[in-house]
Amino acid sequence: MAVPGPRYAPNGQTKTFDLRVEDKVWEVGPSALYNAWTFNGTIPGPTLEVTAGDRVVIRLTNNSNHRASVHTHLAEFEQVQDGVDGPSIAEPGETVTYEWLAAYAGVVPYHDHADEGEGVARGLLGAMVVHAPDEAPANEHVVVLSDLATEYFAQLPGVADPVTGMIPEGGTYRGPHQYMHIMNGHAYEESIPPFTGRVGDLSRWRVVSIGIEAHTFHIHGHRWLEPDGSVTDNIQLAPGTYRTFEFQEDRVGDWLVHCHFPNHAGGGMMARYQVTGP
Ligand SMILES: [Cu+2]
Repeated sequence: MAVPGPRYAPNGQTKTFDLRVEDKVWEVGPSALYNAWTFNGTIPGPTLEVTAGDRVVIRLTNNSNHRASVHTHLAEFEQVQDGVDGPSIAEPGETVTYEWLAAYAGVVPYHDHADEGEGVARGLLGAMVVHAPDEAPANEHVVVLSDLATEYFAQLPGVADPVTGMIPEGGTYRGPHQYMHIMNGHAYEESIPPFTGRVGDLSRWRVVSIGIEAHTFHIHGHRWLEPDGSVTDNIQLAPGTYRTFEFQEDRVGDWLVHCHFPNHAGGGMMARYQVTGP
């Protein structure tokens, strides 16, 4: 297990973010439409970038007709800021303000905890990157691994609409797990925006897993150090866990990046990492 780095004391800086809970139909891929709950209209919500030691203020406005909240990991905060009960739940129409101390560098998920099961399954999730004040400049990649639930899809390729009996046009039927396992809000290589890099980069990856399944994160043709000093090219991430790692980029290619559970890769967790020459 990764050991947290040093604790950073408050640095006197405040970073403020406005998050809005908005329900919308989210296009996971061609003809794959999801009845989503979102932060600011996207799955995942915006990446919150802060520096270790920052006070982080989140103003959450709930524009939906269901309760919602924001909860995060590894940051320090009082229980009334936990997003679980009492005043840290935003009822429909309410705005709630959260205050965290980003005491540890790395990446963590943030997500709804008012109704964690449904909120996370609907898409109320995102990543917070906490930069160490002294970290080396790098080409950073943020990866959010999550899972969707079949019952919340408005439409899936090859699946008849229960009301009209019609098969939607466009898209390709990809089996019983299709579009259920997603990377940065989308499924499959043609829909997940590719990660890009150049030989010579310090390539830093910030990966969070926030859903109902465990995942692995595997990058073809590359390798990096584990916290225990061993070398790997595939890490395991249970729900609610996270990892930052980096390597010196040295391989040109259009590399596959995927979860190694076959039903998750087949279900959409497959993307590309496009590395060009120096
Ligand atoms: Cu997986």
